[in-house]
Amino acid sequence: MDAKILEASQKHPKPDLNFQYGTAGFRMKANLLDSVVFRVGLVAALRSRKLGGQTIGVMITASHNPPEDNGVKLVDPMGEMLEQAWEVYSTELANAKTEDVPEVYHKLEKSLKIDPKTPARVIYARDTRPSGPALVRSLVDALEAVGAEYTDYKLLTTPQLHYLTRCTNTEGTPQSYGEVSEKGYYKKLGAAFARAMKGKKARGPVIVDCANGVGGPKLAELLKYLPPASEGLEIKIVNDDVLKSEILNSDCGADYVKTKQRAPPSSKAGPNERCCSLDGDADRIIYYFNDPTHGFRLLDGDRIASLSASFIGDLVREAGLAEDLKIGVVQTAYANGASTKYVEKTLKIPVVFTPTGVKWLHHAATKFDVGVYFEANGHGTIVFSDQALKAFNTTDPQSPAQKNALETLRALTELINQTVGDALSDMLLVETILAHKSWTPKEWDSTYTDLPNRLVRVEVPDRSIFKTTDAERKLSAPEGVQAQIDALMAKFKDGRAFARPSGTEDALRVYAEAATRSEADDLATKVSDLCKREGERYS
Ligand code: G16
Repeated sequence: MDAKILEASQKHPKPDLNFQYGTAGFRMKANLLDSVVFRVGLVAALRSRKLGGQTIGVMITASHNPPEDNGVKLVDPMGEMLEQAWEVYSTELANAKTEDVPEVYHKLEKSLKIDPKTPARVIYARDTRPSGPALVRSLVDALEAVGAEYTDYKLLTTPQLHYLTRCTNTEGTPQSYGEVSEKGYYKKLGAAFARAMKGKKARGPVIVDCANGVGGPKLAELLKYLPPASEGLEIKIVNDDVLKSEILNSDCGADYVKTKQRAPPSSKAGPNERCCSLDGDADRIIYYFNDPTHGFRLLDGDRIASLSASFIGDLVREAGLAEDLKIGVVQTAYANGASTKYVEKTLKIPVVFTPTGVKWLHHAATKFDVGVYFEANGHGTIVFSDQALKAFNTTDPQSPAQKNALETLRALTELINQTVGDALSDMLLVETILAHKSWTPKEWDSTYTDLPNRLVRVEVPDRSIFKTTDAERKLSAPEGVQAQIDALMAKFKDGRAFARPSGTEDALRVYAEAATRSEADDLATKVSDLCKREGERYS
């Protein structure tokens, strides 16, 4: 096998760079990724063998990043993000010299006590980026060099690959997550949506901006499995051109809307029309609308979290299960302070904080029976414990209201993609809730008032000198910078700000919120200027 790995590795030589498994796998300019994807293929095979031949997923995508970027991430058997210790092994293999790859591979095999005779099984897919097919070939070279079995699912959204990974590993067991096919995904969501809606009709259509990414064609496919528009929900698809690769995530999509706090310039939505935007691989979703009095209104991940937690909390109470099941919300430092206050004080649901990255939030959410997790950027989902699923399925209803609540809860557990944040599934969830409440986006928006906030991207010579602590809410390095941020925050009413290095882009991110728009902008500028200065001073 050594000779095979070496020969294959030489076809994918490593450039003189240091690679790091970041917030969501390896991500960078696509032309630098060839050796990384090859080595990730080796890791996928090792991971599968280590887990007795369970299937591992590999997704080739750079999600919200520009079209010239690409990335690769690994999916564990139940559809979760790769176990953290393995991020370290992946980084080690990614940084090995080209000729040392067989040695590092075998070192890992030995230290992790992996039997090379165990079968290795991998499934993979990619988004619509033009660099995808060549990177798939690098991956396949690795899988063939180490004798792994593989299935190419071609173009998929990231959450679809997570779904398929879990379905593959649970097929034929009592935990079966669904039919192992892309069609199975649509069928599952379509049937669950019809059950969850219970004949309710949405108030007006929803306009979906697909960021000109893979979400466009996949949503078009999903529509075929949903009840007809006249009976439930009319979905209007925009920005679904996947043939012009340069327009992916460009002036549209969830990241654009969230960071710029405005609708895509191409939007033709009228006043109060419900809009949402997906990102390039359809794992994030952001809602918004144009209020005739207040202008653009953003309904971000925090809003989706509070809407879902409140709705599910009510259903759990109606089902008579409030005493038995613990509901919680997981947020990151980016959550608007007003949303945290609303969830804790008004909804009376506990909130816990983790660093950025769905892998952290997901893990924290599994500590609850109903764990609602969303990053403010619209990346999130809801996970249900075995106890919750059992309670929804076995409780004997004593009244029609209780029966109704239990039925809706059961439908929601099927509608929600519990493996990872999924824009298509999250959209159907939001639409279900709004239809049940008979709410327009205006009513949803009026549940609480966001503190004005600003997110700034700051370029520094070396972002790795910035180190964080306290769920990324504070800087521990460079020394003294946090004290200066604290002093700046103290000058603003309700002022809160933090800086952290991005794990998907070569930049620092600065977030600031305060009582008024001008104060939030001012605080964001001051903290950004400070970080830029300090970043230049220490490099
Ligand atoms: C990825 C992660 C998200 C994270 C985002 C930004 O999203 O999956 O959890 O919030 O990157 O991360 P950072 O601030 O470290 O750059 P996506 O949609 O790009 O995969």
